[in-house]
Amino acid sequence: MEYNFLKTATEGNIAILTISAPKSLNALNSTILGEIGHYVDNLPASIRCLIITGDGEKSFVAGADISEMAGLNAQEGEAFGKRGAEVFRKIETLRIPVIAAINGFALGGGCELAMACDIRICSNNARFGQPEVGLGIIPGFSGTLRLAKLIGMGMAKQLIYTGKNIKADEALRIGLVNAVYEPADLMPQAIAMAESICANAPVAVAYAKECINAEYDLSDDEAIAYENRLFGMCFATEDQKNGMKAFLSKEKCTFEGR
Ligand code: CO8
Repeated sequence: MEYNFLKTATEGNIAILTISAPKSLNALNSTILGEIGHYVDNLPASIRCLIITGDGEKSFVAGADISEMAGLNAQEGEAFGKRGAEVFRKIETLRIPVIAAINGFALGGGCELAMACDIRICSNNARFGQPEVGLGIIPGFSGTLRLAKLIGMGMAKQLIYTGKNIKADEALRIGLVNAVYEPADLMPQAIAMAESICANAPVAVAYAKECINAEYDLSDDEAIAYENRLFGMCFATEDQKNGMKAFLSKEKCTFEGR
């Protein structure tokens, strides 16, 4: 499929998705959401890590497209929110890790997109916020859920109720991002992190992602049982045999993902 608003690239086992709607600072309209969903659904099996970033030096994603939302009625608003939420859930539950390389504004739906990714790193010019209540709406792409999970309910409520933006250093302090870099270093750092993920056993990485995501909502006993089951399943993979054999013979293992 030809994408109108996405630039796509691969570097070895790493896929790089750049959201590109420069006139609106990469704001997400229905077409872009559809394109992201299609892209994620059709990632080749050889890809072991996905990086999502925004086009240009100013913005990751400046939110959902306000011009598209302005005239919606309640039913249409719910449908638009559902569409975004479904696409972001695809990203969250993708078999491979997803790194958000946040290169500027990550507001509203942009912050929500970043939160659907496994790992967030940003440039020092990044700005984060959930400004929706200033527009008469609430975060509608699962931001009320994920922000509270990530940074705790108290800080999430403050950010959402005030609608105020925060800078990169504050995002780092509250745990919304894992690291802050000079703009020129952001993508090289994202790629270096992706490469270190890709060097590991892909099935084990996928199981680790599945465990961390699933266990959050389980009781401790259920979570321990969940991890135990997937831990056992690792021993049915060639990667586990090859990885441990390589360690014991002091060699480096190239994992096949089986
Ligand atoms: N939607 C549509 N257009 C946008 C958006 C947006 N979210 N953000 C920026 N743009 C457009 C501007 O309108 C402007 O267009 P034009 O050149 O035609 O006037 C262009 O991008 C450049 O923007 P600015 O001139 O405003 O650039 P500044 O550097 O002055 O300001 C800001 C940058 C601070 C990012 C500013 O553009 C801004 O505040 N944007 C809106 C941010 C925002 O409120 N985002 C949240 C939107 S709501 C949302 O995301 C809800 C998600 C859940 C949806 C659930 C569905 C029901």
